[in-house]
Amino acid sequence: MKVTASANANIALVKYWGKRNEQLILPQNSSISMTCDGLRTVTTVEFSDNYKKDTVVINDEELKKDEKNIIGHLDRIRKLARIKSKARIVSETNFPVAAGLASSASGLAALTLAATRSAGITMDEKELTILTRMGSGSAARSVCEGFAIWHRGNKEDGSDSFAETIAGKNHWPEFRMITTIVTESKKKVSSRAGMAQTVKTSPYYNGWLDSVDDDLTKVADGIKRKDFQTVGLAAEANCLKMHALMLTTKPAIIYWHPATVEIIRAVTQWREEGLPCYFTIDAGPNVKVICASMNEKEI
Ligand code: 2P0
Repeated sequence: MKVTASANANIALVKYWGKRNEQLILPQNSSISMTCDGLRTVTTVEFSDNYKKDTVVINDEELKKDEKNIIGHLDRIRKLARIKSKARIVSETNFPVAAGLASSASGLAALTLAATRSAGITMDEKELTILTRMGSGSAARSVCEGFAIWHRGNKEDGSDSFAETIAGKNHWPEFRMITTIVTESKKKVSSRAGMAQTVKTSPYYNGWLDSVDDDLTKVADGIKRKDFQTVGLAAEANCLKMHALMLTTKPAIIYWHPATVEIIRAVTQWREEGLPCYFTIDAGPNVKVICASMNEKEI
């Protein structure tokens, strides 16, 4: 059966940067994100015995380098469904891929949703987030609407490392995330390779692990109370801490461009002048600005 599904990108307010198990994609720490209305991937999957091989087309281009091991993820789904058919996957995003805008999160989530249905598997949301996580960690959060937490979990088999909504999309409708696009070019170091190198080489990694639970508590509590300042300041500090990990990785990973720093400085300046806004940056140069809807236009 040919099935189309869509999923939205998510931007983390408390980041995931490092795995405790690379095969199952189990994280070193829990993370919290917001699923974004504006950044969307729509994916169609068809398993058919007429196909001789798997084909993946993303934004009209056939995928050559399978960096996220999409075929491995399909194999996982085929095994669950006990089928052998090859698949054709056609995926479209409404934003640039691999530029730190969480394209793999929405991509792997949409793929998992469409492929499981196409293969005839039914799963509840928790099981779907676990399966999606094995395709790409942050994608587990894109299965959930609104603000989501992806639990680190403690079990070796990953059965307690799943994502769930902590506040639905109607909980805080004034919350905005403005995406700036500093560059659309593909980043040189993938998140997957970068985070593995950080865990191995950054002398700051234990400091990250020791302080991340405090960030999670602050952000979760701020979301619950709809408190921009608490969420914004904690998200900003957590983002800067993650980039400190990247900078102290050997060899250093520097995702920022000059314009990234210009925007960081502008956001801090505006805040000093009384305009409440906060920034967060993922594994790329593009800055996202967090603000309330009443200040969206001005920012
Ligand atoms: C996040 N990022 O929490 C963090 C912040 C980038 C910076 O999750 O290896 O594509 O597929 O699990 O999920 C990007 O890493 O890596 C990411 P894999 P993923 O959103």
